[in-house]
Amino acid sequence: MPTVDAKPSPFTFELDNVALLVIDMQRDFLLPGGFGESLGNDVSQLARTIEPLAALMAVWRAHNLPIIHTREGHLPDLSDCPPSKLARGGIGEQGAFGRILIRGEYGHDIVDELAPLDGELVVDKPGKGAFYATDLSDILEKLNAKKLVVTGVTTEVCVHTTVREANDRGYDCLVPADCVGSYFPEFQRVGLEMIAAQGGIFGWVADSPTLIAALSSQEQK
Ligand code: C5J
Repeated sequence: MPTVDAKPSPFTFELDNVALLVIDMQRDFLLPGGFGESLGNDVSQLARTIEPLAALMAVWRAHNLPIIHTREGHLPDLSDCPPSKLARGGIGEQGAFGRILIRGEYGHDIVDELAPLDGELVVDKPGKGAFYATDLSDILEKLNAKKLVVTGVTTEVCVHTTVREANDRGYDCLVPADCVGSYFPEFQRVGLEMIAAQGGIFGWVADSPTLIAALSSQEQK
């Protein structure tokens, strides 16, 4: 059983009960010129997650373990976008990479380096959390996943919301700190601290080399 040195305590999982969630590694959040940068954000704070995440995904794939990618976005007619979210601007407007956070647009899709492979699941979500208005619960049940490794962007928004949703549904979540990113270094630091505080109030935090080392010591499935 892989055991990962994590905060606040070692995180253990079995190879047949774990899944990797890759949250919203979309061009519009990560690429220079995209939606995120147009809001005045420093996208390099997110881009630094690509390399460690690609390495983690490679090991995950080598072990034939499930990877589930998510994308935040909306239908072209915006019928799944709450008026409150629309009113804050951006969504559906024309951006450098097509209509912002609209399914099917270039900017809505995942960065090339982390593109899903055939057979990997992609969950399109209208909200910040990956469970809200999606079939993620059913997918995880079919996979028999009880433990989740949650990666992606942004740490304090979609990653946090998803980890909280997962925790409330009975999943144990491990967050590799170098595989999640925030535009704001302070939010990154505090966001990670909040997860593991109070004895792991809603999860565990480690880094990806430690997770990879724990996995690599296991037989491949
Ligand atoms: C945001 C996300 N920040 N994926 N989305 O709007 O975190």
